[in-house]
Amino acid sequence: MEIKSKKLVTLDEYIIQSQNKFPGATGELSQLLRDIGLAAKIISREVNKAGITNILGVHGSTNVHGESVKRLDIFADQQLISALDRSLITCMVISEENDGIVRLNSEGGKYIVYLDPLDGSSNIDVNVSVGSIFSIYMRQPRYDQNLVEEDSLQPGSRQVAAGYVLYGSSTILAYTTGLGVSCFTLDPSIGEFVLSNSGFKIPEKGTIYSINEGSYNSWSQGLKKYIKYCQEDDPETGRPYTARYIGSMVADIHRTLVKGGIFIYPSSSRYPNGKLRLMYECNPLSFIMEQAGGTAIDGKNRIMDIRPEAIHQRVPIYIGSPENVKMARSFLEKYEEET
Ligand code: P6P
Repeated sequence: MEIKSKKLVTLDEYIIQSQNKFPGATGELSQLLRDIGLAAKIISREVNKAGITNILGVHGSTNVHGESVKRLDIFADQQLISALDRSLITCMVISEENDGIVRLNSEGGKYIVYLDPLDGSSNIDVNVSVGSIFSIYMRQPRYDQNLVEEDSLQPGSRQVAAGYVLYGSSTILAYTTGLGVSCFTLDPSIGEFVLSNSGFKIPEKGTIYSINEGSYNSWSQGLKKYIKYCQEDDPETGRPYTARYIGSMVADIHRTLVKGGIFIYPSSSRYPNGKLRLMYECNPLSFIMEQAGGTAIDGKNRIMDIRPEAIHQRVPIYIGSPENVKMARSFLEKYEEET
């Protein structure tokens, strides 16, 4: 009897196969994605044994936002930056963990990489999933060293690639280069990310809403009305929506991609412009979401159309299934005038 084994496709193989579809491709973006994949494997190993090796605990430093930084954050940041530095194709890295721009191969590198090296790190000590997020841009054609910073402030629609790694019950890597979303699962027995889903699509509509309801009192009237709508019987299911909030953006977004629904981090009294950062959280995850058939707005406009003004800029975000985001936007518009 012939046993047909399902052919395993590793991340490296998949990236090379995808590159071969573009005869003119130089292979540099493929190399960059493989570098990130290697760093992700190393970070996954440390995240999964953090409790044992006492790598937990506050490092004592704080990041640009005054948030205490856990040692695993710094480890992840260092792994990703050194992986990007090795292949000399990245000219600068902007990361949540570094105040300014980290210059790498500023002469020849043609890529700009934004990183949230370990998003949701406040959950590390309670063993909740955390994630890494990356966003890749091309440097502008001119080679004027004094204009490098300007190159860093491009709208999300100019991303050439973006993705995330979710360190959960298994380690998952999802990325897009604008041709759909591919997902890989780390097989620790062979130390490889193995293709689990190419052409990932979010359900058109879901019945899960995800928001920190602790900030209810500072929401807009439209948002309060929308969440109230989610808590009433849905005409199609005859039941209210389910509320799910992990407090780790990558985990909440991955669940939204798989199950459908909506994730919201609105503006609030504590975060008038929202808490989540445009360049290394909202833009990359919006690119993934749109490539999976979803929608991502700041309440009114497309996240990826926002012209950035600062590398650590924050924005409100409503992201998920198109039907859910459309309904949320209709409530925000309908009650826009009401306080
Ligand atoms: P809150 C984690 O600290 C994070 O940056 C995101 O991963 C997450 O979505 C958000 O903040 C959670 O914020 O205010 O609900 O604790």
